[in-house]
Amino acid sequence: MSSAVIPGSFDPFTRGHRYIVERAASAFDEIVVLVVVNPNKHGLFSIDERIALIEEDCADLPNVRVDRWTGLLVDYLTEKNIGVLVKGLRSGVDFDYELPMAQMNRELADVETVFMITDPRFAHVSSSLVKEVAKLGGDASPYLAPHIHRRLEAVLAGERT
Ligand code: COD
Repeated sequence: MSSAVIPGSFDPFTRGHRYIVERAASAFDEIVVLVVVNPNKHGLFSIDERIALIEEDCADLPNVRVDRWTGLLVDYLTEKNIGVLVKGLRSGVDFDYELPMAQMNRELADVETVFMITDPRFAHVSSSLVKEVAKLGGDASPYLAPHIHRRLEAVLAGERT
């Protein structure tokens, strides 16, 4: 069985992330969307909430599951006996950022990184930009599944009060 891990912060999971998960789900037997916990970075959404939002977004993809990990990414893959990472690319900037990590991960644990190019509709979409648009009163709904957009608006409304 071919398996791959798609790691990220997913704070929150966007339509760009979803596009890559969908493509990967049709190329591999099993996909793990892995919420990587950075103990030094406090996100807008808790890890539990990110997982629940992704699970709901990907409920129609039977070969996709969601997990979490703290620590060295390749240790997760070794523990689960998975040899492939999938990363989404929006531009050459993403590639320049990802290339040294891909080389390091291959050196550390012989993990292969597969790059998937995003759809032009999502080439400008990032979690941080989407949060900024919403925080400043713009419409972030085109970039998120409806349930995630609702939660983003609710969390931001809570922050404003
Ligand atoms: N279209 C397609 N792909 C996208 C889009 C989009 N619109 N937006 C984001 N992506 C891709 C990103 O390029 C990335 O590959 C992935 O989706 C996740 O994105 P984010 O923003 O949620 O996550 P990041 O960029 O904060 O990445 C966090 C990681 C955990 C993936 C990264 O830091 C990592 O690999 N860490 C490993 C830690 C480690 O083991 N380090 C040591 C050895 S390298």
